[in-house]
Amino acid sequence: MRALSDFTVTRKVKMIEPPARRGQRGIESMETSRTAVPQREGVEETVARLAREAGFSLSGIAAVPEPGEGPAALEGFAARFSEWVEEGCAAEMEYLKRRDEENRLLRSSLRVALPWARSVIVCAANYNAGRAKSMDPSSEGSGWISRYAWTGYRKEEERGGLPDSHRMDAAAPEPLRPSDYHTVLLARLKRMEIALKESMGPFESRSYVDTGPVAERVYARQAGLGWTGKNTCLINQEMGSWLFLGVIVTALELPPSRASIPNGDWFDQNHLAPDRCGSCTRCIDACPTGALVAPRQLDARLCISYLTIEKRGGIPEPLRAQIGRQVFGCDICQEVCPWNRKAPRSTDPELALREELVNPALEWLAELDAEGFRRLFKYSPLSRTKLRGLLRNVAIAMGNSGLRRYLPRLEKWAADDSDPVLAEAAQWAIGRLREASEAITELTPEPASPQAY
Ligand code: B12
Ligand code: SF4
Ligand code: SF4
Repeated sequence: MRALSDFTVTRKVKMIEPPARRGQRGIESMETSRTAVPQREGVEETVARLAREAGFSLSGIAAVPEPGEGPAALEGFAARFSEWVEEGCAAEMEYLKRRDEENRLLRSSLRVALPWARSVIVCAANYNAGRAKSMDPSSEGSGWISRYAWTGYRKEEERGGLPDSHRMDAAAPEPLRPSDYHTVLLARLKRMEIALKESMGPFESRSYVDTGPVAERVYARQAGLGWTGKNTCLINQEMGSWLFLGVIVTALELPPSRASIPNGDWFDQNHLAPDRCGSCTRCIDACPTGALVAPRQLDARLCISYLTIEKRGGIPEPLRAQIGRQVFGCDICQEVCPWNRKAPRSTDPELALREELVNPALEWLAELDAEGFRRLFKYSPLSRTKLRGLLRNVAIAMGNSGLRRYLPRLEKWAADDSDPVLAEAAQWAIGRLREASEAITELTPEPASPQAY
């Protein structure tokens, strides 16, 4: 039996700045043979440089151990993940429940899904736009779109080849085009894959952002990028948790890291990032629906992010009031996290801020038709809900707003039988607005009768 420490992984994490330009898209490539193990230092340096050139803020390497021989975190994940799925916490996200012919959950271990996998290169991109929080005071009637979906980019030719300060219309630039982190990160990872193969020879590999059979946060932790917060997010001590993750799974047996002395360039070299949550429970306390059922355990059935993005059909009624004004995703358990207070702002040109998506007016969203939705959200993470899902969420947020001015819009939706889910959500919202105004009337004292004077 080998000691756990034999399986510790290459944990040099490079703190890097994103490049100034949008790079070319990578081409999918997959080789079947495995190469000899490259020089240890060379690999770490090469991966960090390629990640930096591709536009990532952090990168690191984790090993994929033999079953039963890995570090406790990976071994523990397989059991926890199975339990999580069996208890129903994966809700209706069927892709998380996929099994192989031996009935093993594909995502429980990389050795199950991709038996050739030996290491995972984990990269992270900063998406902290540094704007308002959903919990800050906002203008009346505004909804909330999660900041991960605020991203966009500007085409070089739209800048006219000039810096903004030299443009006549610099004060009113064109709105950014939508970008989706899945596409942005995947293109970067594929460029890295190609470059790695150019320098190391052919090896089998796959890049994933979200969609692969990989628990990305678990490998990110193993690669030294941060620790698992009680909100289940990967938190980096310097960068906070507003980080997108992407992975390259490789057949290379990348060597475990040796002890080395930190210098200004390398972050946290010799050990996994320690758990810095301490006795804090802000995320658990702040979650409006109680979805963080215990530290590091999220029940997706209760999570507003799941309910507003992934859930098809109606949202369970008892949870609607707690959804508040969230119309796409939820940022609350990260907003309250002290490690995000000083998180650096993103300067990533492909994940730039689309200002119009911060605190959008519910009326504006409610007016969207298919064409308007396509124009605003094609190639954006928001396309996932489709127009129907977004309007369902807007109806609920209107119901939670306490603003009777939304009644005509809601009545129109409630009477339209072409979308029963929206009609039902609107009916609920009407009831909630009426209840709220009746409660106000009851609390307001009767005007004194004229005879009294
Ligand atoms: C399914 C999914 C969801 C689901 C379920 C989330 C969840 N917490 O499981 C829903 C739709 C709710 C969701 C929401 C969000 N998601 Co999501 N999601 C995923 C996805 C596709 C799979 C996650 C998964 O396998 N969950 C199953 C659970 C069991 O696994 P896990 O959370 O990864 O593993 C945890 C447990 O093992 C636990 N754990 C670890 N050690 C220990 C020890 C003990 C003792 C215990 C009990 C538990 C425990 O912590 C692990 C790490 O979090 C990943 C991408 C990927 N392929 O990994 C993105 C991902 C996790 N999501 C991401 C994001 C950005 C979000 C949102 C912020 C989006 C938003 N603003 O609305 C929210 C955050 C909600 C939250 N607090 O997690 C990022 C997270 C980045 C980060 N810094 O952590 C990821 C990695 C996508 C990406 N490529 O960047 N998501
Ligand atoms: S994303 Fe929102 S609903 Fe989900 S766990 Fe965090 S605070 Fe709770
Ligand atoms: S809010 Fe507190 S407990 Fe939650 S993840 Fe942040 S530091 Fe950890």
